[in-house]
Amino acid sequence: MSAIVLGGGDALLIVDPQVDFLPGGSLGVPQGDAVLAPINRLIDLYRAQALPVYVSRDWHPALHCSFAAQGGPWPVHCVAGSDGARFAAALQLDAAVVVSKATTIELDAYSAFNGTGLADALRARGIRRLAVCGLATDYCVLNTVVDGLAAGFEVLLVTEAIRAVDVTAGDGDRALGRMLDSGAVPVQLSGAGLVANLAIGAAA
Ligand code: VGL
Ligand code: ZN
Repeated sequence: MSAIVLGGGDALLIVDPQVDFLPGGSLGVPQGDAVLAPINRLIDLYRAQALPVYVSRDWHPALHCSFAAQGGPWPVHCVAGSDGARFAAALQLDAAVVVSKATTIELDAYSAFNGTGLADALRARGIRRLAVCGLATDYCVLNTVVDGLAAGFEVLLVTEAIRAVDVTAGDGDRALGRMLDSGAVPVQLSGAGLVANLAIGAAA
């Protein structure tokens, strides 16, 4: 069995698990709510070993450049302080470190590393490896994983705890391929821990 042994230097990074990205939200990801149960299991797993949990959030001003009225590609979503910007109520995020991104009108940031100081904050805590999960596979998860690898972190991608917007059919699959090509290691929950996702590893 290819179990992943967690220890010092590991952290969990949950990407944008926000109400607007869940079904019914203004930018709802199909089956986005399917990530919530595995993410809670991941939080339990990391917390049980006193390992840090980070959670990023889209935290846009009301006239953000990514919104359609400003010429951007998206409907209004995740406006700072709004109900849609809240974290999914089902998640146990009490002790998580919150990373807000794309907080100014003129900057969009799909990556949790873009303009947030996250890489330095992680290094300052001795973190070398991240397990990444959340929404959406083809935007913020993709860019966070690629940036995290480029910044020198190892990335475990929890494949059952991500879902894609799929504006164009296949976007999520292509994003997964890019993340694996960039060096992310696909993993899944198993019993009390994480194991390599051999189904995906074999196909890659
Ligand atoms: C996201 C579209 C626009 C994401 C954020 O979190 O993946 N997608 N803003
Ligand atoms: Zn956004």
